[in-house]
Amino acid sequence: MPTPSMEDYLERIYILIEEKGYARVSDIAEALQVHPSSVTKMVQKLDLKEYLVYEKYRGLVLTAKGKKIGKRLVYRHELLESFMKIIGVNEEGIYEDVEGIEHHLSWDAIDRIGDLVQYFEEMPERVDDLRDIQRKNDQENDPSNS
Ligand SMILES: [Mn+2]
Repeated sequence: MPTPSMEDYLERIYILIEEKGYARVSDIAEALQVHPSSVTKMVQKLDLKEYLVYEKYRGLVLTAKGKKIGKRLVYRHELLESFMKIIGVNEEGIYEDVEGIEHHLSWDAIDRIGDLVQYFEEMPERVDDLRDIQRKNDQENDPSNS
């Protein structure tokens, strides 16, 4: 199993390759806001673990294993963003929240959250019911109402 930091790299590398067709060390460093030397170190580690193949002058390619995991990690991130949106979390905070929790949930929990997101997407009126509860709770918690 990749560590949280390895997951961040694999997720970012997968997105870069999807979007640009390649992932350079400098692009990864910029996207993750880390020093290029840290990227090189991590890329070598990911190569050792067979998530990718790295050649200093030719760049890197994900292996089948790296692609499969990268795809799942991107899916997980997007799913958790949808989940946060559905449960009514403020949009500005969603990215940070997802970055904070994504590495710490089991795939079982991710699959069940997937079911819940599907449930709400198939019955949008349920989202409205949830919003009613939220409005009620917000009112009750507002000290100016007591
Ligand atoms: Mn992420």
